[in-house]
This record gives sequence, structure tokens and C-alpha cells, in this order.
Amino acid sequence: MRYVTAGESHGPCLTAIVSDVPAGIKISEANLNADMARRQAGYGRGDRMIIEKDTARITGGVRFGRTLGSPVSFVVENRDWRNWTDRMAVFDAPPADLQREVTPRPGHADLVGVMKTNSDDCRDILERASARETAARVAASGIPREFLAELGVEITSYVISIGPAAMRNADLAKAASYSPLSIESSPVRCPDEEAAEAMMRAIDRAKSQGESLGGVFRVVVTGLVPGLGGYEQANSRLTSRLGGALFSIPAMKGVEFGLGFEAARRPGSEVHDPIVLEGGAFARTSNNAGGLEGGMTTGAPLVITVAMKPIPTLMTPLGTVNLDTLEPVEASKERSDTCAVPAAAVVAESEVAFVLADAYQEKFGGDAMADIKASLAAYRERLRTI
Ligand code: EPS
Repeated sequence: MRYVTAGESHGPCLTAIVSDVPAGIKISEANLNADMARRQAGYGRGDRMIIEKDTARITGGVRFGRTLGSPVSFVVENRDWRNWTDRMAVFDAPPADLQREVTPRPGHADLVGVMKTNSDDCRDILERASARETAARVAASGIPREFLAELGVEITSYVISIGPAAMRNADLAKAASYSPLSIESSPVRCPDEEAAEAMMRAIDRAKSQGESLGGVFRVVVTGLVPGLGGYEQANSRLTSRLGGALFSIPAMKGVEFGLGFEAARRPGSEVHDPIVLEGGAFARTSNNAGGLEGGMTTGAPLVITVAMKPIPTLMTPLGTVNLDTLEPVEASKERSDTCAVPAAAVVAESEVAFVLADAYQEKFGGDAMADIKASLAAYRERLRTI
């Protein structure tokens, strides 16, 4: 399964198309929009989220709640568009009073984008580089998420730290133990209530100082069969495919699998997961690998930890250079979020869903749910009878 998106942050809408979709996946409008709402929420979001009420409208590829096997298309309206019709007009000439964006924000795509495209207005760049685009990704991920759910795969995520405020015990061994309720009922999507309070205080402090905050979150996937992905080629390894997908999300600066960087500090005997037989099946006494060995799933939960940098738009701006006058000035202050780490975790789930759906299709067939399920059942049976 693959997706492509189009649309600007303050344009009429975002569009997504998912191709290589098997026929017969049940699609729930409620689930789709629940994920859209999860991406919009999170303590630390700015006023834009009061304007938007994101819902994904499917405009092709689904009939009577099931995929047809054709590409699936989505539209997500930008409610804010009505405030931008002149500044973001498709064909009309620019309004006489148009203020070009000429004070690029350090850390955003603004400066390098105008250099690269020969534009004289950072808005040509920032409208698309904006993380608003991730609303379209989450919409698109409705297809791989439902596909995986039908195959018994569950994807969750939670926030481990925001700025200096962190969960006291974010041990790998507990990674898959948090209930969706304990995560989703937290305003920062953190299952540790005390840490969540500290994170919200850190966000309040940052906001009052005109600052922004990044953080660390974890994506956990359960119900995977062993053997997804491959060791044969660079691009068959799930480790590289997942890493690439996660780094495609704006502002992601680090991805760790299982123990991650900690594995580099320990001796081998304290890193690798001993193999045992449990009820006739292979199992592990730990999951330091985070569910991947040799670029393939082991069948243990996939545990990925991701670091996000602080949002570059600062209400107490850093220095920059005015592109017209070449004078040193303060960077522009776009309305923005103080912290979007809880939302970014939902986007990361979406990226992971695409990679894993692709890996299932590769191994079990690509075009009809019935055949994929039969092939998966035969594989499970073969592994059971080792
Ligand atoms: C963003 C700036 C803000 C965020 C936006 C990402 O938008 P605006 O400038 O319109 O207030 O709210 O995020 C979203 C709109 C979204 O849906 O996530 C940026 O500069 O990246």
C-alpha cells in the first residue's frame, strides 16, 4: 500500500490517495474520524485546532463500507481556508496588500525552500512544509490500519517525555503494558499521570516564555507474525523501511528500535534476547530487540522510540535576515503550536501502519482480503507445527 498527498495548510483542502489496496477491507467511518480527532488533540496545540474539526471524506475506492481494490481517495477540508481565500487564491492575482513572508524561521523549511525554488515568499514553502499535511497522512492510514486490525495487529503510541518532563519508568519491558484508555484519557497521551502533569506544566511554562517544546514518544505494535520484512536486500529490511517512514514526518530527529542507543553501551549478553520453547512455539525471555531481528519481525511487540525537535515557530523569535532588505531582524511569528508531540505520535502510528501493511501484502498476497487471510492462516499453522 502506498499513499500520496496534496494540499496546502491554508488551501481549500488536503487530499490523499492510497493505491495497491486489497479488496474487501472493512472500513469504519467512526474509526477513521477517531484517529483524525486523536491527531488534532493534545495539550499544547494552538488556536488553529479550535477552527478545524478534521474529518476525512472518502471520495473513491470504498463501497458499502468495504474497499473495492481500487485506489482510495480522501478529502480533508481546511476550515481555515475561508480566512485565506485571497492570500491562497488558485488563479486570482495576489491581493494588492499581500504581505510576503520574508523573515524565514530558523529550523523551518522557509529559507532553504526559497533558495531551492527561487521564490520570493516563504509562504510558497511553509504552506506545504507545515505539519498540517500530516492530517492527510492520518486520513490515508485508515486503510492500512483497518487492514492490519483484521489481521490481528494493534498499533498504539504514547508520550514518554516533553521537554524536561519525563515518565519515571519508561522501561522497554513495560512498553506494551499500557491500556489505550490510560493513554487516550491523558491530555498529553502519557499513561503516567504524574509525568503527564509535569509535561503540562512544562508546556504552560514554555508558552508563557514564547518557547516551544519537543519530546519523545513510543510506538508499540502487537499481534505481528514473525518473518515480515527481509534480510536479503537493503530495501527489504523493515528496520530501514520503518526508519525512513518515521523520518518522513516533519521534525523527527531520532528513531530507536528496542534498546536503541542503549544497546551500544551494553555487552552482547545484556542485549540479545535468549530463545526458548514455550508451548511448542519459539519465544524470547526479553524483547530488547524491540521486535526486529535481521530486518524482520520476530513476533514480539515492535517497540520504536522517536524523538521530535521543538516546533520552529517561536513567539519569542530567533534572529534571521530579511530577504528583501538583507537586514538582521526577528523571524516571523506564525500562529503555531507550543508542543505537538502527542499528535506526532498518532502520525507515527500512521507511517508504521503503511510499512507493516506493505510487509503483510508482500508476504501473504496483495489484492484480496480473503486470500491474504487464508495465506496468513496457513503460515501460522506451519509455524505452530515446527
Ligand atoms: C503549523 C502551524 C500551525 C499548526 C499547524 C502546523 O498552523 P497555523 O499556522 O495555521 O496556525 O496548527 O498544524 C496544523 C494545522 C495541523 O493540523 O496539525 C506549522 O507551521 O507547521
